[in-house]
Order: sequence, then structure tokens, then C-alpha cells
Amino acid sequence: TKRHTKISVVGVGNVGMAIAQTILTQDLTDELALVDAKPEKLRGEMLDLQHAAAFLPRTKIQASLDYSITSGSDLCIITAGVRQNPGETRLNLLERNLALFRSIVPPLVKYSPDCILLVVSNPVDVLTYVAWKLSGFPVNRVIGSGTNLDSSRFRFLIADHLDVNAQDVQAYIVGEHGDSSVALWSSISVGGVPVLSFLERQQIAYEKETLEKIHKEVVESAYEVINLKGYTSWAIGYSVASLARTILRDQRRVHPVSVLAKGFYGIDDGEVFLSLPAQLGRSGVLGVTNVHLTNEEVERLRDSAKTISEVQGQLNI
Ligand code: PYR
Repeated sequence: TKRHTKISVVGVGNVGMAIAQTILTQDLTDELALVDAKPEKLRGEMLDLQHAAAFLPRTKIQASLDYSITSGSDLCIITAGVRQNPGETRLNLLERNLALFRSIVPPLVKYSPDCILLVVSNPVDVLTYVAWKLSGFPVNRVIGSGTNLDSSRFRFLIADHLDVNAQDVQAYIVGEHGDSSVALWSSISVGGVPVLSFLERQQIAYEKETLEKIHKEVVESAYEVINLKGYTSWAIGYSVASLARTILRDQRRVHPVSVLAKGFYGIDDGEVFLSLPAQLGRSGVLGVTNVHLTNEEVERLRDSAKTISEVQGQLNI
């Protein structure tokens, strides 16, 4: 028989609701609990989702200001927090969201001591570290959504450039979910063919500038969407639902997500979390996949770790 599953989502803003709605349509859980600090918005979102019951797989949807509603969750997803205003970097948000996490993580842990914590709020890498510290959880049970989203933007842009299906493009962005992220060109394959051979076979000219431009476009993606519509939501919704599926169904798939990076690729900047290709399953992070990086990529990754470490060093936690 199928195991009963429960997911809690903290924060019912645009990101939390995109995640909730994707999780529901993809039939990923038996129960969904929503928590937020704004009672009217929270009840409104709960009712609006419940009213779709006739069109959805059966999921029990509840919402409350009180964290007891999250009791016994397998997966707790934190999306609450202030978000970037146009032009603001993710790291700018830290102070405000740190204070908020002090009120979110302890009650989640109290009611679901065995859950996996999945942090989505920005700056996601530093807040994943914060959630790990505040939770007292073993490190395999605290994950940041990290560059799973950047990597899907990357795959979309490469697919668009080569006129192939994004699902056939294997490619990773690692490091900070933010301005210092690192594109692993050496990791890209198209339909299982390394990208350089693919270009050669299709007689597409290899232009380093084009590839650099694609990475730049990934880094600017969130800024562009925020400028245009005020926030990002749909892609992060699908990105987090893909993580929820891998975790709850114990699929052991590899996703670039924010994990404790200490010791990998010579990173020695204390307890820094950043995205690396990690294998996920029912117990959380099963291991970090040792993808081959070029020397330049390793150097960029270490710089990204340094950026996060400097921010983390100023934290009082
Ligand atoms: C993103 O869409 O990448 C954000 O972090 C806002």
C-alpha cells in the first residue's frame, strides 16, 4: 500500500501558492497544510484551492495561523519572507528574513521532528544554513531549492538555442542561487551527447560568447521577470514540485540543490550551503554527485562559496 504523505507550505504568497497548486495538480501528497501570518489571505487561498476539489486528485487541504496544523509532515516547504523589489539582490533580504525564520523553523521542528525542511525563501543558500542551525536537524534533512530553478532556465535557453527539447538537455548551474552562480559547460549534454560533439555533429559553430551570453541571461532571468511582472512564481512552483516528487517518492534523482558544501571541490569556507548536484530521496540528501568540473569551474565555485561565506560571517545566529 502507498504510504500516507503530508506536505506543509509556509507562506501563501505567489511562490507558496504556485508550489501548492503544482503539488496538487501533480498528485504528490495526501495532505497539504498551509501556514501564513495573514488570516484573510490564508483562508481565501485555502478555500479557493478546496473549491477545485472536483477537478483534482483527492488531497486534504487545511490552513491555519497555528503551526499545530503542520503536525506530522513529511516535507515542510518554507517560502515565507520579503521578496526582491526591482533591482534588489537576493542577499539584500537577509536581515528581514532571518528574523522571520526564528519564528518559523522552531514550530515546524516541534510538530514534525522527522520532516525534511525545504527552504525556498531568499537568499536561499544562507537561509538554508539558518534553517539547519535553528532546526538542529542532521544535515541531510535540510535542503535549499537553490539552483534547481537556474538549471531549468539554463536548460530552456540551451534548448531554445539548439532547437531541441529542454527535457533532453542535461545541464547544471551550481553555486549561489544568485549573481555568483556557476554554469557547468563541461556537464552539458544533449540527448546523451556531450554538447561540444553535438554542436560539431549538427555543424553548429561553437561560440564561447554565445554560451557566456546564455549564462548571463540565466543570472538576469529573475531580475527580468521581477521587472516585468513583480515577482517570479510559475517556474519556481514546478521546480519545487519536482524536488517534492523526488523526495516523497524516493526517486533518488539528481538535482542541483543547496546542501552543506564543505569539503567538496576544495571548498573550505566553514559551513557554507550552496548548490551542487545532489541525489535526493525519502531521507533527504543521499549524497553529492561528483560531477567533473574544469579548473575554471572549480575556481568560480570557490568564489561563489566565498561570497556566501562573507554574508554568513556577518550573521548573528
Ligand atoms: C528567482 O526567480 O530566481 C528568484 O530567486 C526570485
